Amino acid sequence: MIRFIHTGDLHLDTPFKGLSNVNQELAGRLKDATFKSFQKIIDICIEESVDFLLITGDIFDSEIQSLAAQLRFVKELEKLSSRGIPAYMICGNHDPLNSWLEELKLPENVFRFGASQVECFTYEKDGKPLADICGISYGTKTENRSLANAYERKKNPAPFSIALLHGTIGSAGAHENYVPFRLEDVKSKGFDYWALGHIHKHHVVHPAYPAIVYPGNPQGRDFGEAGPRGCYRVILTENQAPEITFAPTQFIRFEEVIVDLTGLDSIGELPDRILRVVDEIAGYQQDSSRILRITLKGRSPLHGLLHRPGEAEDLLNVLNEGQLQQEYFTLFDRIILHTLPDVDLKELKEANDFTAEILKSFDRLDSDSEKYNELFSALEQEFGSQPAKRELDDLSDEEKKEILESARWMLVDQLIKDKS
Ligand SMILES: [Mn+2]
Repeated sequence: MIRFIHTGDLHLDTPFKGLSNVNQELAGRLKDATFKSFQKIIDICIEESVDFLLITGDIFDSEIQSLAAQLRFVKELEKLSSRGIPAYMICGNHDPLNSWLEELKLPENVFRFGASQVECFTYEKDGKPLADICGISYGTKTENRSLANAYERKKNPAPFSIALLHGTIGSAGAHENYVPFRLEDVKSKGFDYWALGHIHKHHVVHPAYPAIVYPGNPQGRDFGEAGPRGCYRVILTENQAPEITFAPTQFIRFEEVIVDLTGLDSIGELPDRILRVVDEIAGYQQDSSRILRITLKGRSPLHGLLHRPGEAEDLLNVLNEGQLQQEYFTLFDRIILHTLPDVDLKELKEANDFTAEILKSFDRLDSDSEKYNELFSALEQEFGSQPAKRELDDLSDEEKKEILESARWMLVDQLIKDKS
C-alpha cells in the first residue's frame, strides 16, 4: 500500500486581477494566499506522514519568477526533505523548465523531471521498490509534442506505476489546449494512477484501472475559480480500486452568492440576512477567508432604497468594515441588485392616474430609440458646459440602462409615498 498527496497548478505568486476594490493590504493577503495553501499541503503531508508528494506542473504563475517566490517554494520542500518525504514534480506551461533559475538548488529527495524524454524514478520503502513514478516536464512554454504517447511502464515494474502529466484530456473548455490527449491514449498503458495537471477544476476523470485525476489548483484566484479548492489524498492498494479523497486547502475562497430579500423590510436586518446565507455555504471551513460577490433578489420594500445612487457602495463599506484586520476575513467584492419593488407595476400602470402615465412614458423610452437618444443627448448637454465633462467618458449602454432604472424607481417610490 502507498499513500500520497497529489497537487498541481500552485500558480505561486499570482498577481490577482479582476476584483473591484483591491487596496494594498488586500493585495498583499491575496498574493500570500497561493503560498499559504501550498504550506497547508505540506502540513498535510507531514501530519499524515505520507509516502510522497506529487506536483503536476504550473508551480509558478509566471515564467519570470521572483527570487522570493522560489525561495519560499524551496523552503516548504525542505520541510518534507528533512522528514524523508520525497516530492516528485513536473513543469507545465506557466513554469517550463527553461524558466527555472539554474542557481536554485532543490533539496535532497526532490525529483524534478527533465524535458527531453519521459523518465521514471523508483520510490523505495524499507529497501524495496514500491512505485515507479514517471513523467516529463515542458521544456518551453510552447510545448507541442504529444507527450502522452511517450509514456511507458517500466519493463520490470515496481508494485505500483504512476504517471505525471500536464495536459488536457478531452476538450479544453476554458483552458488553453496544451498537450491534448484522449482517455484511450493513456488507459491501456498499464499505469495505476495518472496524476494530471493543467485543468484548474478538481475532478476524478476515471476512478480506477487506471485512476485519472486532476487535483485542480489549491487556491482559487478569481470568481471564475470559485468554490472549494484543494488537493487529493490517494491510497493505492494492490488489487483494489484506489481511495481518492479531496482535501480543501484554499486560504481565500471565492464565492458568488444569491440572497433573497423577499419579505425583508428593515434595512438594519439586511447585513444579518446576507451573512446568514453566506454562513450556510456548503463545505465552508472556518480556517479560510472569503471574497464574495452578492446578488440581491426578491420583492422587497427595500428595493427603492437600495437603488438610490451610492447605497450599494455604502452597504459594501459597512459589511467590509474591519474585515482586513481579522485573521480570516469575509470581504464583499460587489453587490449586484436584482431586487424588485414590493409593488405591482402592472397594477400601477393600469390605474388611470399620474403614476401610471409616468410608468408608461418609461416604457415608451424602452421601445422608442429616437426618444431615448433625445433624452440622453439632453442630459449630456446639461453637463456639456461643465469642465468635468471633458474628463469623463461617454456613458455606456449599461450605465444608461442603470440610470433609467434608478430614475424609474425613485419616481415610483416618491409617488407611492405621496399617495399613502
Ligand atoms: Mn495551470
